[in-house]
Amino acid sequence: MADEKIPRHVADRFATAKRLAVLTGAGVSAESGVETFRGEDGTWSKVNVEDVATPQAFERDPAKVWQWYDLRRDKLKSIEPNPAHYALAAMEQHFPHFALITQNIDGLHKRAGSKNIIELHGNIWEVRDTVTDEITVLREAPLKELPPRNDKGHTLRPNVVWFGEMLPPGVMEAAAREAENCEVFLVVGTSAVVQPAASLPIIAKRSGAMVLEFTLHWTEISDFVDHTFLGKAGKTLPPLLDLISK
Ligand code: BV8
Repeated sequence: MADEKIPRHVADRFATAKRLAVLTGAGVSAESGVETFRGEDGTWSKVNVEDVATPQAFERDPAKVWQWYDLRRDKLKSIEPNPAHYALAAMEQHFPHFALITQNIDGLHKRAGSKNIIELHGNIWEVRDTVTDEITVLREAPLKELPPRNDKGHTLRPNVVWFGEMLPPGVMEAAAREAENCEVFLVVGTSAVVQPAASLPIIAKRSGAMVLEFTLHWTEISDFVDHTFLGKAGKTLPPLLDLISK
């Protein structure tokens, strides 16, 4: 089912909930100008995953992987959060318990004011020493040297999770706990194909939560969720705030 109006039973459940969890994907940043991954004009139609988003790619040609991340970082420098990010940050102020789980690495939720954030796939502004695993923030973009090295001469990698890599220890467990314990689970701007993130709406539904989807196109989970709001999240999310700001 999909429409822009908020059905009565959805509005009532959302307005009276105490515990909310949200899973976001690239679609929540689309209106900020960040490219999504799948779909007709998505990243993966232009760039080969195997060349830029796997540990083997980095092993083979770290400079080529860093060219892709350096370009994304440089674009992100002039990108701002959009009404969808701000609506989620405003919701967090209302609910006694609110967790924002994101697949995105762009850091826009934090810039919009969200506090309780679980970054499943890391953060594009963090780098990891490939020898010591030390994580630091590196804001410089574009970088002078690709791949960048630290003062020990160690090569630095983006502190993100590539395909074929495990998520950071404890991160998925924390996200699954939020999905298990929430009353309402929002899924915003994700095609719900990447695992293990895509299992979170299933965990929420199985644990009795009402699952609401906000997406531009039908996804793998649209038949499964309680309600799908088809449209741009910058338009479909803010009306939820009217239900709780009374
Ligand atoms: C792992 C970081 C253990 C890097 C990313 C089980 C089954 C099948 C496959 C697997 C499985 N377990 C593991 C795999 C393999 C793989 C995987 O899931 N492959 C998929 C493609 C089948 N998973 C992994 O490798 C994971 N590791 O599980 O470790 C293991 C290891 C080896 C073997 C087995 C197990 C690690 C996955 C993390 C990969 N890293 N990103 C970077 O970003 O540079 S994933 C990448 O995809 C991004 O993080 C992105 O967020 C994520 C998901 O994409 P979406 O966010 O959903 O974006 P997409 O473009 O697809 O969709 C956009 C949506 O928004 C659409 O619905 C669109 O309609 C909507 N939209 C657009 N505009 C708007 C909008 N909605 C609202 N408003 C708008 N304006």
